[in-house]
Amino acid sequence: MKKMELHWQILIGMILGILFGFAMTQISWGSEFVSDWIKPLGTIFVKLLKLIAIPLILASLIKGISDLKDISKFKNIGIRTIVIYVCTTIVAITIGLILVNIMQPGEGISQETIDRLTETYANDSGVTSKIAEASRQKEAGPLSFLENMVPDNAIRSMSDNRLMLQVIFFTIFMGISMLLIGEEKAKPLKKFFDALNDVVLKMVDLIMLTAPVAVFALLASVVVSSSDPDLLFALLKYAGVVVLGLCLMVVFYIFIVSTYAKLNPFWFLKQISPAQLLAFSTSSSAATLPVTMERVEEHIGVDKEVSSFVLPVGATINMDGTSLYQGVAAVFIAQALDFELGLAAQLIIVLTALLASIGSAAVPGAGMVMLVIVLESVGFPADKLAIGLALIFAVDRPLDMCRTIINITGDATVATVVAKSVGKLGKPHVQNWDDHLDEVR
Ligand code: DAS
Repeated sequence: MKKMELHWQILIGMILGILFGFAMTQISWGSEFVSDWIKPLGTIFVKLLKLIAIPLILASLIKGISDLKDISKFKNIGIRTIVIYVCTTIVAITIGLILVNIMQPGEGISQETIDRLTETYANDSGVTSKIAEASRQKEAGPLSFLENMVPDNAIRSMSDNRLMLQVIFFTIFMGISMLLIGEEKAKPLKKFFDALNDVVLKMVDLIMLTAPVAVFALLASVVVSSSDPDLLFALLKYAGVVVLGLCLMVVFYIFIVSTYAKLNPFWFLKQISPAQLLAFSTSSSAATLPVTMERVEEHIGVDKEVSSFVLPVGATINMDGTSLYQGVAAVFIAQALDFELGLAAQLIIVLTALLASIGSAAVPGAGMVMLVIVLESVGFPADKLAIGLALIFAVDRPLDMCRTIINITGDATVATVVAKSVGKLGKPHVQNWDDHLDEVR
């Protein structure tokens, strides 16, 4: 019997996880059972993916850069990547701001709901810790993200996934130096990283064998931990605006992929769907990165010279879903708390949400931390920040899962576009390329 495709296995695991989670909420000991016996299966899976993210970045970036043979090609790919990332993020924020101003989700929120959300979440550690984290980042000054990018200890930065940008900086620096010393001298090191790259990709395949069970566990634990339904319902309009914006971003991506890269958009989405489903289940671009890379290289046909740079950089600095969410959330909170936001303030939101999404770590809940900086940039009163975050906290986890899908989809799209633009979009290493050609002929 033909083996079920990975994305179907993961999707079935997710659906069963959600159903099992709801069933457990109906039993007195259900939540405890899930957190004691089910949730650890998901946690172990996410830890395994994060475990190999750093070695994969190291190996694939070194291999990708050293395969380029000369610096000018790397400069070419690098400049195109950063420019396209900034453009897609600005499009995302603009879509978010247009939708939230048209649909006005914050106008309908009753004072009673605001009071209940404030009472429930304003002092919740999930809210207060994000405000504290944001003020720490804000005190560090506007160029702190540049400063933080340079590691003073490469080994230490490899030991902490939140320092992924430092690992990328160190690896690019090392890859460029390998190019400069010449192919012969760098050969032993290049052979080592080529082999490390193959080994780590095999580890991704092995970890992915457990994906259906892992996403079952992840979704079951999210369902049992979700907040009280009537507060979720009150925020449905706000969540609807965010999800509508994220869906429009998918339309934007597949328009680019089909018109510029000449790929069948539905084939493209199908090839990256396992990475999207993992992004949804884990809410972490960093944890999903190994799978995003494997899918884009092996199943879309993007050459490693491109994907090895574009995807790790994208996982840390390109978060289109997060930036769209920050635009919508900032205006929603202002609407709900009667804080006037004029056009000038909203243009400031475009800039700060762009910088905030670059500065957001690729981990669950990071987008909400940077939302504080976006709110403060338009003069939102500090004493109302906790109330503002409390308004959106109840639905932040499910929205984080959705926006992380868009974050990695945007990365995969840009990798495909950059590869096409430098002639590095080839045939995928999987057999169904021929089916795809039939579809697009
Ligand atoms: N969960 C983040 C990510 O990994 C995005 C966010 O928090 O907005 O992409």
